[in-house]
Amino acid sequence: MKTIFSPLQQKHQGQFEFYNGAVVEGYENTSRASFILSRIEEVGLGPILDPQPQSLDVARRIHKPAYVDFLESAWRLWREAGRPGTALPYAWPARGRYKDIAPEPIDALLGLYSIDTSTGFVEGTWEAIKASQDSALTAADLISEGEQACFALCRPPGHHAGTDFNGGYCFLNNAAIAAQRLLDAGASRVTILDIDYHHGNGTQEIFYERADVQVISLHADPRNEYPYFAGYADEQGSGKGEGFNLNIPLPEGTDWPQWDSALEFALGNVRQFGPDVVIVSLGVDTFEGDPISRFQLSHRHFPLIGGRLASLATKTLFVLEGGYAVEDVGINVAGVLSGYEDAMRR
Ligand code: OKP
Ligand code: ZN
Repeated sequence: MKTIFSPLQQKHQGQFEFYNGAVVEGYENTSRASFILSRIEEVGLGPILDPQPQSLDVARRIHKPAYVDFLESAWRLWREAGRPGTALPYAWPARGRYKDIAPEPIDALLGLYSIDTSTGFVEGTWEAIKASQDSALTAADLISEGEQACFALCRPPGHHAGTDFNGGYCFLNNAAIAAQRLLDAGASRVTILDIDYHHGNGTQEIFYERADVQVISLHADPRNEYPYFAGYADEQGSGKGEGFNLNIPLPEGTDWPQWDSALEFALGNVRQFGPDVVIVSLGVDTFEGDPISRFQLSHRHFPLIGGRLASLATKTLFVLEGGYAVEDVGINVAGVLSGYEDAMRR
């Protein structure tokens, strides 16, 4: 299996976030990608290739063009305002506001276009965001051109980013952009199966009223876990999209048997939908050692996940999302991917 990754993605580096009331170094850091790359080489998964340069045309259809413009200019505006450090928001649109207003200060824009304080900008952030979506698009094109499976090593990740908001370390929704690209290339239906520990609220929001992209997410119950305000089981899509969004919230401490049976349920729904391509939003923060998560999967379970996914016998695009136990992230991501390859060879 080919891996697509650009070193430019590592330019998003040294950012800070709030955690337990303190400012700490971002959990979503460069060593995550480094550990994944070296493990992929170690297990001989396949070549690691640079993405092809891509335009922002698809991103501007999935997201609001003004939001993409904001991402591109945020750091420059922050610097022009004379600010040091990481560009983070501290004010959001007021509740119950009665008119649309468009304040211009960077502080207003940071709040307007975000849902939390974990998604800061530093000097290289835009280049990394852009390169990360280039990796997703390039991997999608390889699938359209005939590859059975491909891995887009996307960081920053994407599944919390919606049409006009960033959040949860995510800026552009790489998986959503890849899905649109696959449809543009002729796929009639695409499933995004999100197995990250956190609910993919951005992906849900983007496709909520669409029937051509099925969105399924297995995640920690939002009643007690980020993103809190989305990811409930009764969110099933609306309008034409009614019935094409499936949330499977799971309790704190979920272990392999419980997680695996939720996955089997999800896979039954994928089979019913019959997609041309499955995009796996691949987070490995379900790992028992993850510093910000509370599920109980062990190293040995990740190859089994790959095997389950292979049983769909559908073209599969893996797009990286979360996973923060940095040294284990490589083992677990490569575990899923080689578990998939092994099962496909059988
Ligand atoms: C991103 B992904 C407060 C805690 C951080 C954000 C979690 C983002 C997870 N700074 N909460 O889905 O792995
Ligand atoms: Zn996550």
